Amino acid sequence: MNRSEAEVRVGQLRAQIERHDYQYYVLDEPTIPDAEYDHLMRELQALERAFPELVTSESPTQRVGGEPLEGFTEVRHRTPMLSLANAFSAEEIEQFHDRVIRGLEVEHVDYVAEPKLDGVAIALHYRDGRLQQAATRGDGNTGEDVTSNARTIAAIPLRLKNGDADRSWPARLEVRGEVYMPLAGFEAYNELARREGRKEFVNPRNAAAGSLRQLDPRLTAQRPLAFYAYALLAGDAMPPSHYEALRLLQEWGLPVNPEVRRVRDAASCLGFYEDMAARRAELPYDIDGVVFKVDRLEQQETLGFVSRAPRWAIAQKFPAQEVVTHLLGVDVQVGRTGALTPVARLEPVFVGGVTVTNATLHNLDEIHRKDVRVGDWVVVRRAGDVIPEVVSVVPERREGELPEFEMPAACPVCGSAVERVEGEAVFRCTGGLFCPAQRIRSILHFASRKALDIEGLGEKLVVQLVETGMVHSVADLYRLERDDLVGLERMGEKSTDNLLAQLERSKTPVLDRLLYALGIREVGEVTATALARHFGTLEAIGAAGEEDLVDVPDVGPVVASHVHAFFQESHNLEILEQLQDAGLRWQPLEGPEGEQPLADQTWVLTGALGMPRARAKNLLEALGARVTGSVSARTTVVLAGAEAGSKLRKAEKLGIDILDEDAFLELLEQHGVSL
Ligand code: 9MJ
Repeated sequence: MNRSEAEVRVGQLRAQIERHDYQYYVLDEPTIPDAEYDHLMRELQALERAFPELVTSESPTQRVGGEPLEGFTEVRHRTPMLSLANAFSAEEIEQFHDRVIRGLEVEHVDYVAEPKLDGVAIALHYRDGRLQQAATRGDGNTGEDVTSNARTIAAIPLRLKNGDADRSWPARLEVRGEVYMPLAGFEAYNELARREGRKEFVNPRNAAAGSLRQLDPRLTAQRPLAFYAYALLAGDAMPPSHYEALRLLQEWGLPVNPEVRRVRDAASCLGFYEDMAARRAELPYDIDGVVFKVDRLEQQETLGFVSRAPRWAIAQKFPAQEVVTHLLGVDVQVGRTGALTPVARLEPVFVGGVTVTNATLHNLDEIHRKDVRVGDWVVVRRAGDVIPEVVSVVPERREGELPEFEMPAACPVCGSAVERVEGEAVFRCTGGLFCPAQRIRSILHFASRKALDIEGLGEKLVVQLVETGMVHSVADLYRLERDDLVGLERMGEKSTDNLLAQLERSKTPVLDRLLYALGIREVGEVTATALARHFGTLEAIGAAGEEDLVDVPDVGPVVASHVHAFFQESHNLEILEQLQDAGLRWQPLEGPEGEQPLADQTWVLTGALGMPRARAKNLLEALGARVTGSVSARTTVVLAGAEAGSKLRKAEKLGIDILDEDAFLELLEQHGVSL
């Protein structure tokens, strides 16, 4: 066969294989036996070996997985990936429907009812019909680039089908859905793992998450992952309803769950729930409930959002699983704000796919109401990803007299007095930041993912830092030196350097994250963003009176008093000053014109920069840019430091803008970023 004949045949084979993939994954109606499919694939592989220049990245042979990565790059979601509000009863669904009806001022509403898969949410970006990027949900705003791994999942098309002529795809679109591991694949994988003495997966959800987050795509390629799409984001090209959007996705070759139905009003939603609950055990995948979404997009827009969840959708979860176990003891944990939480220590018990050894007992009132005593047999409930809780005791199994549980009068960690605020259920340690537990918790909160996101600053390390007196407050973190850290338990040279780089990177947080990180009582992420947006600067928030603070949406008198009190406390002001002395500079929430000036730009960093690369990346992302690892035609700018090599040459060849570090610093200054 000569080259041009091979080219024709390669084209035919790819089209055939794609058609069979579509039959199999989207329509669930394979038309040829597996052996014949394998035969087509082998013929294609042989031709590609003979004529390597015919290989393209979209070829079905390329799903075997590329080179391992060193780490995942962060991806900022242009449109945040939402979470769903949960309902656990028919009544809550009726209440949801009532709110929708009232909000829309209509009598009936169409919903799309979908099974709720228990997997990993993913966003797929298609450009000109080709899979360009895949990202995990992460915290909803920023996820991880898992493109190489997603490419190995056969149910995710590398190229979209055209669909009907007048309903073809737009040049850019985003598809969201769930990557999951079908039960058959999960069991087969574990069977093999057992035989080979490797570790088994606890449940299909963990299996999907673990497989998708492999740094070596060749490993992901061997895992039996599948995918169902449940959302389309396509700007002006959106059809008027969610249901039609799902139909379009299917036409374009994306698998949509065949159980999806359009239903009307609450009664039909509940019918769908009952039907799925009855058939749950027969389904080839795990589901943990169902989802209802208002069908018309116009109506979705009218309803809008509450914090991070849409008002137009709700998940109805299947009842939690419950088991009985022995209550061995009750530990009292001290939280960031000094609140004491009783935690049940349990005889280990397997429930809902995981082994549970601890469960929350909420607070003393709850313990007394349920009459839970150490030594009792208790019912433990675990619902989805919610923290397990002790629901009740089994009174007939109590043996003899057991003492009632009481909260300690002194903090179990620092010995300070414990007080109970009038009218509140909570007991608090009065030690404040004198209490190591509170200090440890506030430092962990400061470093947590939704706050300053300092990777590598885990609980074991923070405990050591606080207990050895190396760190008293979050400001001390920035005074840590290499020699202090190397030699601590579990701190090698590499983890020390990583941590120092992470700390450096964390010095330019966006204002709302910093505000959240400070751990002001009652100031969660949403309130922190609202405050940052309203006041613009930390100084303005600090200077605001309670009467100014209540003007902010979401801020009531209680929050206002906590915020005000925080900035009156001299100890807190000292810490803020120390943070500034350490080089921490918050960034405005958005660019000067209320927009992100580098949105739509893709940057690549290469060579040695004067500032840590992670910090440059952070700054660019704060201005809206995407930062990726490799230069391609899609790259907007390459920032080239000293001794830049192949990436710089590639950028020159492709005619991409190249900036040196001085020009970069100038650009930052133009956009109001202070260093
Ligand atoms: C799952 N997990 O199956 C959504 N989901 O929609 C379905 N999740 C969702 N929809 C908006 N079917 C946010 C999450």
